[in-house]
Amino acid sequence: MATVPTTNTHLASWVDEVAKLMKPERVHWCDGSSAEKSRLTDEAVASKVLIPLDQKRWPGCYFHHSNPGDVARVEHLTFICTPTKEQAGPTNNWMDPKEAYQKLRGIYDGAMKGRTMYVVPYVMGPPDSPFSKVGVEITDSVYVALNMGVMTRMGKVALERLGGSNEFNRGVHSVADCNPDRRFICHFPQDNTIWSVGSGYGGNALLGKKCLALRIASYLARNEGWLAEHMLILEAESPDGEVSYVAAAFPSACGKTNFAMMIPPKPFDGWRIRTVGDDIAWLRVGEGGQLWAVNPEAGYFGVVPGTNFKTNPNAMKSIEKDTIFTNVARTKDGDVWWEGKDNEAPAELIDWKGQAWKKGSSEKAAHPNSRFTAPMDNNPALSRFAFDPKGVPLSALIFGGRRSTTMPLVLQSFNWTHGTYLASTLGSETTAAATGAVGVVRRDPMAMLPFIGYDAGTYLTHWLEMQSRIPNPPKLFMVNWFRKGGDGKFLWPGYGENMRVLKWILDRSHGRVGAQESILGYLPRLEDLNLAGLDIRMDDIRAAMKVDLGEWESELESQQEWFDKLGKTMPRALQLQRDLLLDRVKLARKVGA
Ligand code: GTP
Ligand code: SPV
Ligand code: MN
Repeated sequence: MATVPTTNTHLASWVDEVAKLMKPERVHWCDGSSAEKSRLTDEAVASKVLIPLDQKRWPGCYFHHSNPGDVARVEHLTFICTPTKEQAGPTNNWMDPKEAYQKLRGIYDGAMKGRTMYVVPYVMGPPDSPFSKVGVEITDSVYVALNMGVMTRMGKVALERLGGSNEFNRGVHSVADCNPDRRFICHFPQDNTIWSVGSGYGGNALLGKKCLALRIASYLARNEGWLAEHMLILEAESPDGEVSYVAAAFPSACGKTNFAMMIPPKPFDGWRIRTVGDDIAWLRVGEGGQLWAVNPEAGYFGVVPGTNFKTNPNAMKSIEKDTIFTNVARTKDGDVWWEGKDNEAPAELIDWKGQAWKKGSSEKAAHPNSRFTAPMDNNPALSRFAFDPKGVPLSALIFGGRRSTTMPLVLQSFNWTHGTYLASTLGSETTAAATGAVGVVRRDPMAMLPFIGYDAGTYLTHWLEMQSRIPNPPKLFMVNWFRKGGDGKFLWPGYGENMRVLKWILDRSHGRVGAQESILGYLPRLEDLNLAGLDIRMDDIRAAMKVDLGEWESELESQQEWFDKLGKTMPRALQLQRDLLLDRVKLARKVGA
């Protein structure tokens, strides 16, 4: 057995206990050094877990293909294991903790025989931040260990931060035989523990991310009076040097990474958008009574398809080196390709499954949920406050889904309660980021449906209560980049052009631009938006911003079904907001507005 690089007896004895169960051939404690990274990479290459790309064109970059039956988060196999079912609430799968431990112990027994057990200590958040959390993930996947090295502050730094404390998240992970019938992602919020088995992919396996930084953290946040949210954080600097920060919650594969790395179009020369985070934000009340945001991650696990030098140049530069590509397509000479890359598909490729692929094939060459894992430092637009232990103060919170109808391009809520109502009813068409049907509208409150680690009604109450904790709160907005016209095409050009909407949001937050009051909230008047140089028809912009009363009447019916599902803990204030809006819609229809 390896020498144990810690005097923390809580940690050492827990690792020992897990090793006794898993029965690995050897135990490797990750120290996070670059020597270790190259050693693990070599091991991964030798065992074909990683395939090197052409190192001249793609220095430090590797390709990984996952098991074809293991390509996304599995929400139906994700469990919140609280003492009672009510604590997990109606939106989570629940398993009795005793039963869950027993079931997974059975699968773990001997699961690492003949293999290496990696012990991965990590910090979520800047190592010197009082808000950061330490976790230790035990895994049998070298791919997971390498990804954790990019996505978190990993190794020695975490052991130092932990010291002799017993307060760390205990994460156990085994790919085992990667069998979907024996795949479980179990969270034990009361024990600060996560047990995951049967998947080696993304949010199922990199336990610091969705499991700790959202599900477990949201539970802790409620008890401690803060928020753990599925949000990007961006910095906007105006030409005259004013710096503002906003955080935005969009469901998986709905535009967070793109918005966080956006490059403003021509008429916004002199504006600088920088990235603080692209997926997760921990929000706390701080200095000046403002809400402050910290990004707990150190890397990006981003959607590859659709990424190119036009839509997201900063992402393209972020993945030029030291990046792991999962489930993209590649060429025989070590290049990579995906749908929506700048260049057309080459005549021949090796598709994400490793099979020969010919241009014109009806099959996708890259998996729709193919991903890059890239270190945050690679991002040319990284904010220097991305590492700030106290985070950044927010002027606005933005919520947005993928809706081809109904939701206007942008609107500002009347107040915190109304904004919480709008966010709590956020609807979005499902994407390939989770297994299951794609393109079905589902309610995804605050883009957190799959990530709330406790009862959803109680979570919404916590959001409402946060108002009285924040003396100087951010303003709350809704956006929708994905509305479609009769021709099935997006009405709004999106990506960098979203700057036009962001500018209005910033000006509204600082109280210096007009708006028009509508039944839904404040909408920009056309003259409030800078649309200079935008090559689209005014009618399309009007259609993107339209509030269609007929659509809203059915929307509100569907919202009621959602609220009914939430049951006893559903806050009355949100029901009242919905009822009030329905009355406004009915009155407006009556007068034929
Ligand atoms: P996760 O990593 O799953 O949380 O996704 P994300 O929310 O970070 O989404 P991301 O920015 O990776 O975008 C997902 C997909 O939406 C990509 O295919 C993008 O090209 C596309 N997309 C992003 N922003 C826009 C936009 O403004 N308009 C349109 N039409 N598509 C967009
Ligand atoms: C998401 O689905 O929101 C992701 C990808 O960011 S995963 O890490 O797999 O959850
Ligand atoms: Mn995400």
